[in-house]
Amino acid sequence: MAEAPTVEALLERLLERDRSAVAPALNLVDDRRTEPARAANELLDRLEAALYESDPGRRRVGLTGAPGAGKSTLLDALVRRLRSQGETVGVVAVDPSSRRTGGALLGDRVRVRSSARDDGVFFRSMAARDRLGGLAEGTRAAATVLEAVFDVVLVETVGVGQSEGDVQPLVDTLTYVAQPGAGDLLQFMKAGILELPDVFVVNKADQGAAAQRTLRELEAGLGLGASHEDGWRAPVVAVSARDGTGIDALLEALAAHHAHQAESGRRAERRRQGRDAFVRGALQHRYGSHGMAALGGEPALLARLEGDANATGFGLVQELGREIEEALAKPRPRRP
Ligand SMILES: Nc1nc2c(ncn2[C@@H]2O[C@H](COP(=O)(O)OP(=O)(O)OP(=O)(O)O)[C@@H](O)[C@H]2O)c(=O)[nH]1
Ligand SMILES: [Mg+2]
Repeated sequence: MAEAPTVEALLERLLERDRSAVAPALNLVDDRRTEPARAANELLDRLEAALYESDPGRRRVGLTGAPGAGKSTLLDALVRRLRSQGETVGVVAVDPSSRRTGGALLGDRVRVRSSARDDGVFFRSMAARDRLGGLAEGTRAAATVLEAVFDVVLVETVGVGQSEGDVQPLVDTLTYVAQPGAGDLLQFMKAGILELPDVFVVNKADQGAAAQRTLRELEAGLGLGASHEDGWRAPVVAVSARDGTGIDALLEALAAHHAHQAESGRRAERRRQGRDAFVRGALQHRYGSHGMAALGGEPALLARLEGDANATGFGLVQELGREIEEALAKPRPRRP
């Protein structure tokens, strides 16, 4: 068996945007044994640090929405359009339910269509059952590896309600995919989906009047709310992933959000908030509220996050995790 590449070698190749380093890096990241897990953490920490300082032209875009809204079909259309514009694309398809469709994991169908024999695309499917370390950690790890090599990283997650909250910290632009008849305005509002997304899509525009109605409902709902804190107002774009209508308009909306973030300086701030949310979630997942209390609770965590402005998410999880383990191992002070 060939020897596994060292962290140093992998890092160098990833930063040279060498596609052949992606698979071994993702394998390392998935390896739960102690030594590979340590190596993976070092790789991710150094990679994330390098990406902080790198070309801000790279971007992560999330696609979320109810089951069957057409996210995978849309993703496929976006990948093909981006490829025709000369951009390379990494895809992470997350399936929190581990549901299989026709024997194939979500994302596999898409992979077959748009990435066969194209070195400019890389697909990674991820299911909850594969992830002892938590889906959020695995997803962030894969996105970090892919971002090193590809121009655009697309993340697909099934979501109604909370799971947008999970993917939002990971991406620069969150896109919500609705489908016609997906419900009335009240339902959108109840599910709390009007606040987080940066771009809304009404897919299946080929279904005519029903799609128009959903478009109007969403626009009305968004008109009621305030714009995002940085002044961005989320647009609603009608598309048909099936026949390609509106894909260019969607890419323009995504590019506009990207430009807005660059101009407003919001992108770095958002990545920082994403880092903080990731660290909080990962520690909670690993150590529970007991562990968080051992660290000194929420105020202590906040102070650490603020104090370590330049530390990476992966680095912080490692460092704070060690502290929690030490604190938990210590005998409790005896009461007088
Ligand atoms: N008419 C029409 N059907 C579409 C369109 N996009 C997707 N579909 C169909 O909608 C169904 C669901 O599409 P998917 O792309 O698998 O949806 P998804 O959101 O990825 O679904 P999950 O991953 O299972 O949550 C499929 O039968 C698609 O063919 C569209 O633009 N128009
Ligand atoms: Mg899908």
